Amino acid sequence: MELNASDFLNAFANLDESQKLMKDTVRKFVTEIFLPNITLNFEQGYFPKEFITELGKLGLLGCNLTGYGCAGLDEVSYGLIMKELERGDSGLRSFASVQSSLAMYAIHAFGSEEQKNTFLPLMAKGERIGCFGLTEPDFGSNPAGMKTYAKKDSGDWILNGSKTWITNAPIADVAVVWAQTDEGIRGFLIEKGTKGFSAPEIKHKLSLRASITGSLFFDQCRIPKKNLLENTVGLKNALMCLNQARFGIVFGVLGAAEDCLQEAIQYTKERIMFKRPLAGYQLIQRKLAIMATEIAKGNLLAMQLAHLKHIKKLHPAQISMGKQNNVQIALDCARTARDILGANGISGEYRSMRHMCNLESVYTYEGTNDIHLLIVGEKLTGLSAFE
Ligand code: TGC
Ligand code: FAD
Repeated sequence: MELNASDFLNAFANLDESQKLMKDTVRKFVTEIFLPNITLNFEQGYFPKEFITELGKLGLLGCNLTGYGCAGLDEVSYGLIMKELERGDSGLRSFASVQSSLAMYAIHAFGSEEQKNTFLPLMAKGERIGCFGLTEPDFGSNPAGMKTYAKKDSGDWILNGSKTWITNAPIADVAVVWAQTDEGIRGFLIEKGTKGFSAPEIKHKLSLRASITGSLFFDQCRIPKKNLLENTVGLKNALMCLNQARFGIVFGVLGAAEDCLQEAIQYTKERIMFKRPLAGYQLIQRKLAIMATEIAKGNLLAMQLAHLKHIKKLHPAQISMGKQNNVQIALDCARTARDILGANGISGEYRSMRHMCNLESVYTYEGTNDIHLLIVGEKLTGLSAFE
């Protein structure tokens, strides 16, 4: 029986034909179209926007939403798509996560029919880009404290404040923005070109260089009533969007981890040191075996979360366990692979260090590693570490 290094416990052995087809299609796109330029794009800090409509044509944007031009795929297919995109680069998966799980999901879950019809079909095609503004300069892990404020004004809303570290912000046509109001935290759709709204790029990132990140500034922005996400009342709605994106990350980072493992296996078979391939040394085999074991466990964890999501029994704390564990093991795999490649490991000619740098962001965004441990800790003890 053949064993697969990237799926040692056969977590993905029983995919159905449509799931396999989706996985293979995305892998082909990533390998043939996206990867040839990734080294240069990463070095130059360039997000390849030209692929956005390609993602739309493949049906990857908002793919697990139903109606409004979305593909309505199952949770495993959605996870596999994220995994294949992140095998390419976490920046590519980040774009898809934000577009699909944060911006489109927010409109799909909390928007009016008019908002859904206006935004979702074009966003599914990649013809309109979304971003999601929750984090503020002084409120990252604790978004409940946000200062951005929307005040009612003769039927409209006047928005003031700022958001920072927002993926896709500089290229977004519509920003889903969370703001305090007299009625609690609510979501708004802020369209590009709104007077008083700007979205400058954040430069000098050493991670996710092939992804675009920016701030959002609101100076007396008049937001029409029709741009309020009517069904939002409280931070809970923003956190529901995060559940979707965090679930995607649980699968996504496995793609990066697998790519590092594959690179390390291939390299050590070819690299001769002390007259033998590195792959033959016990210390190297131990490192490879630990990577394969952690990836195999991560795969099972991801598939179990997909099953629970499918039967609508997935608790947010279970997603936290998955996000925390799988990002940690992916980062550990990338660091180990980088080490195994020696000096070559620090070169952009290889993939592991790019993945490692990217995963430092993934470790922090969508709730830091420690925040997710504290969410699980609260469920274990009944005591909140946040109060
Ligand atoms: P807390 O009092 O615990 O909860 C407030 C209300 O929300 C409910 N709730 C949730 N509901 C759905 N899903 C979840 N995951 C939920 N977590 C909590 C809760 O039941 C409560 O409901 P109710 O009815 O009683 O009002 O809230 P808290 O203020 O104590 O905060 C809890 C904490 C720390 C866990 C939360 O603030 C948190 O998750 N912080 C991390 C922030 C974060 O993840 N930010 C991400 C920004 S977006 C991003 O990073 C995108 S990266 C994109 C990319 O490029 O891929
Ligand atoms: P802080 O909250 O200041 O945390 C700093 C450190 O303190 C961390 O180690 C944290 O774990 C620890 N810490 C915090 N609170 C506690 C506590 N109670 N107990 C113990 N330790 C604690 N946000 C968006 O809204 N939309 C986006 O699209 C988006 N994209 C991003 C893209 C990138 C590349 C990055 C890097 C971030 C992005 N973010 C986005 C922001 C991201 O969600 C935040 O960075 C994250 O939530 C952490 O907030 P912070 O950076 O303010 O860190």
